Amino acid sequence: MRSNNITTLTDFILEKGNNHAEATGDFSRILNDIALAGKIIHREINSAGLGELLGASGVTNVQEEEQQKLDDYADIQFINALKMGGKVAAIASEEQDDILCFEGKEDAKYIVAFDPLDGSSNIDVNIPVGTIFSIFKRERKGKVTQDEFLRKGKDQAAAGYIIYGSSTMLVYTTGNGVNGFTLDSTIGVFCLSHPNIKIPVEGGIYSINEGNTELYEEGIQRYIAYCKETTNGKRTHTGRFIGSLVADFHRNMLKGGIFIYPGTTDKPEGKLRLLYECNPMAMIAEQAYGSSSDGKISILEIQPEAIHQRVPFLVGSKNKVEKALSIIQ
Ligand code: AHM
Ligand code: MG
Repeated sequence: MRSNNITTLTDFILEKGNNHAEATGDFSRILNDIALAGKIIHREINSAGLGELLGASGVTNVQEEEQQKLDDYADIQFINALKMGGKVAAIASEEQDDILCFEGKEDAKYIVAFDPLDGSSNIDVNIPVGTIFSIFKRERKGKVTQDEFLRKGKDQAAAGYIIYGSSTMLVYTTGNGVNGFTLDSTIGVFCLSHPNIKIPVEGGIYSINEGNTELYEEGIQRYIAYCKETTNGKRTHTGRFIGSLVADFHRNMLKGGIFIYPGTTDKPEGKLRLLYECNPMAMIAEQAYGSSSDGKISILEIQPEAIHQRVPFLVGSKNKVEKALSIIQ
């Protein structure tokens, strides 16, 4: 703790590391590398209208989605930061077809999956976007194979996101609560601003793309109808859907509510990816006393079968998720 009462992310990470006798500093280094890449992306995003990084790159990624120039830029920043840091053996990214193994780092202890810039179609219209990451401690040494990434979310060593919004924030958990750090861009430092975040058990916000309503299964349609019910002439819920998972999740985490991206008739598995979107958000939610599900089981219990696998996703306040499941099932 500094005399002016600011706890920086670096102080915080060091302090946590010091509390673990077995800590080698590798893990702290990875978090610092992620924070560094986040600061570089923050800088680009904040001048995106002025530079040449707005708009589509002309490339379609492995998800058959149009890649934005900033998607690619963010991907490179994260890969470089983690490669230079030297504590990661391999990464999986939304923007890369296959995992990427770092040469000479076959014996590094960690692997990281990330979505470098989620919600990037929102960049051109000045709406918040985010980076999402998931860290696993390896169970073996040697060149990483794809199956090392196919572990249940409950085995994650850490998970987090960076939201590039009205301010830039890094939120993460190592399985011991959730803490949020706001970037003071004048000094380029993430400072602890939201210690020990807890999702309200109840909440009045529901976040779902209602443009898809007719494509959802009946249970989801019933839940939407439930959210629209009124009592004594007053609404029971308010609808909020930005179309940027990180921003929708972050708001619901602080205010209480539920986010749902269900399967649709044309895409039964939904849109969001298990490894680097749903798993990290689910870990954060559960560490903040919230809950997550794919409609049947906890997200953290799903056995992944592919690195870019999609799953239906419900996440948020504990009672909201429970109620939604009781209506849907
Ligand atoms: P992306 O990874 O290609 O940016 O897509 C994920 C985003 C999420 O942030 C958001 O929740 C969702 O797509 C919105 O999708 P839709 O436009 O179908 O509602
Ligand atoms: Mg994404």
